[in-house]
Amino acid sequence: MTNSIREFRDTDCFLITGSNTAESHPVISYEVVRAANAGANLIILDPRRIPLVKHATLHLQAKPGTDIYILLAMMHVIVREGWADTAFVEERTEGFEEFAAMLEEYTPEHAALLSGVPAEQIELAARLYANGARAHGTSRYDGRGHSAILYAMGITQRSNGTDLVKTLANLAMLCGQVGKRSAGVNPLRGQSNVQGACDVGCLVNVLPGYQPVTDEAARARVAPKWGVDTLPDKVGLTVVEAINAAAEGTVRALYVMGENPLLSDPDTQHVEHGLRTLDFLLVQDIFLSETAQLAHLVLPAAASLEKDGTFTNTERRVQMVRPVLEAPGEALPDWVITGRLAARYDEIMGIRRDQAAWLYPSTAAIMEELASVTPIYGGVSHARLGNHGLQWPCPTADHPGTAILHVEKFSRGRGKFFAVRASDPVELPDEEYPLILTTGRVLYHYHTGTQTRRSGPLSWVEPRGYVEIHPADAEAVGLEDGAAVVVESRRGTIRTKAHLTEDVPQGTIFLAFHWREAPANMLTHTIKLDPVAKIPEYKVCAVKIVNPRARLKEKASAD
Ligand SMILES: Nc1nc2c(c(=O)[nH]1)N[C@H]1C(S)=C(S)[C@@H](COP(=O)(O)OP(=O)(O)OC[C@H]3O[C@@H](n4cnc5c(=O)[nH]c(N)nc54)[C@H](O)[C@@H]3O)O[C@H]1N2
Ligand SMILES: Nc1nc2c(c(=O)[nH]1)N[C@H]1C(S)=C(S)[C@@H](COP(=O)(O)OP(=O)(O)OC[C@H]3O[C@@H](n4cnc5c(=O)[nH]c(N)nc54)[C@H](O)[C@@H]3O)O[C@H]1N2
Ligand SMILES: [Mo]
Repeated sequence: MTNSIREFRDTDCFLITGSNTAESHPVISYEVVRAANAGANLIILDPRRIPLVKHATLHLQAKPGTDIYILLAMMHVIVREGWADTAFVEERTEGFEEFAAMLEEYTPEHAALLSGVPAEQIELAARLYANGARAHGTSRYDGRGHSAILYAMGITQRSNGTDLVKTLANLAMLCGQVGKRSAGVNPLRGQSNVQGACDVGCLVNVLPGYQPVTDEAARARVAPKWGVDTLPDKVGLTVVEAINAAAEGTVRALYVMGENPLLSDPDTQHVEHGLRTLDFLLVQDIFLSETAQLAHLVLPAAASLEKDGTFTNTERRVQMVRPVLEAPGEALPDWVITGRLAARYDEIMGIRRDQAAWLYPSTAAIMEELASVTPIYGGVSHARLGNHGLQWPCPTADHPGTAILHVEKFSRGRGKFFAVRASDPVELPDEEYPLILTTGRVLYHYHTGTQTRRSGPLSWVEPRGYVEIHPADAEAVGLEDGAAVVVESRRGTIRTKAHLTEDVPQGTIFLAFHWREAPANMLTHTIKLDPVAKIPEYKVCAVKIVNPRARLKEKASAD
């Protein structure tokens, strides 16, 4: 996030897109609702009528995959009407000319045709966002009001996710809505510590602190601190790529730590084939997950409540976690397991290093090493974190941390407008598979359910899976609310319960991926990944729904 959670209570206008904030980020949603109650405008661009829509001024209910046309059209209107922040554009950015020329063809009328959202609504959204307009009440800020963009997986889990993120950045820069309080571009990150994992180098292309592995100078800086002569300069495989390589036999062993790809990766049958083709599958988990059940070896890990360390949250805040329970049986913290493995099998792992260096005395010592190789964490230490943590960039021991990014200048100097054009999802509905399936989450469950489906109270509220279907689509196949339904895509078939609701638009169905008995990823695909981030298009694929009773009847009469 460019900004911090507490600032949202003073935001004048929100644009929330591809984020089911109330169910996925309830604490942040609380700040949004508080601001909306005090008079902030709330614009939601989302194909589903999500719970937060109750508080919205404007719901742009675009068909899945068409949001990019709306965002481009909003910027078309902003430039045309002179609502852009020209001073900001001139002083702080570059590439505007080419970008503005590209916008010309993306009219609101064109966007309306493709998305189903009326052109007037797109124009209104453009005006409210650009000017930071409030619905009522007075702004805390002088001049133009402050607008914040919040987004999550509805934007990124797409074959053009990177384009969409750049488009949101363009919109914020165009209106000067970045580098100031209560504004900015704010990706709401998912797992409690996904931000921290990325920060410290758990990505295939970077060393800690986002230093590219291909950068020779960066490798030369880090290698001696890690006590090795050289570091590999090759970009590794992302999750989906690794599974593909496993299926092809080029990856022969996989060490899966804290993931359940059998349920969470796209195209389950393909994933299962990939995992079963491996010579060796090692799973390190706190439960015997579906993936662990396929493993040759399972190592039991301690859960978050049973260990200490840090989590870095979505506002870049590094925070201490402390154990409140004893780990059961032989379970150990992940860092201990990995360290011991590395020390013992360094030859196999291909990393020759003083063995003692792997056996860290504490997580505080790990943080010390991290701070020494990660410029944005340079001033972070356990001793400094206390009860409130520190927000990176925090380069030195006396630096107070950073609440807002890009205040005087962008990290690269001038902010760059990328002339990003619209593109469509790779698998669109056709005669055979006439509906769009979009997948995601519900409030009461977490991902593949290894944790939340073990909880009685959560399962009383949401005991089993269901698919949300618009009544008109259900009627077309003679389905009633609560009836069994079969959902088919080109990859596979699931059977679950039909939940009829107008919260999804006609032509679109929604299924959460929590349910092992009706796994959404049986249906999703890996046809095309986002070319930069390599994220699969979890949010759009083509499916059909079948009424199993009607099918039985047909069969009976045929017999
Ligand atoms: N209760 C709960 N909370 C969670 C999680 C959980 O499993 N359960 N998981 C955590 C994790 S790891 C993550 S990443 C976050 C995810 O948080 P979210 O991204 O908010 O979760 P999703 O359910 O994937 O919702 C994405 C939103 O995108 C919308 N959408 C679908 N298609 C499109 C489209 O084409 N365009 C646009 N603009 N929007 C679209 C959906 O309707 C939905 O509102 O949640 C975190 N919080
Ligand atoms: N169709 C569809 N698929 C999706 C998504 C979607 O929206 N739609 N969303 C995607 C997103 S954003 C995400 S983040 C992924 C999530 O996908 P996963 O990360 O695979 O899902 P989880 O169920 O969270 O699996 C985490 C595993 O870690 C274990 N675990 C928990 N704590 C610890 C620990 O401290 N140590 C160890 N070693 N293990 C632990 C849990 O028991 C569980 O087995 O799913 C992705 N898949
Ligand atoms: Mo996530």
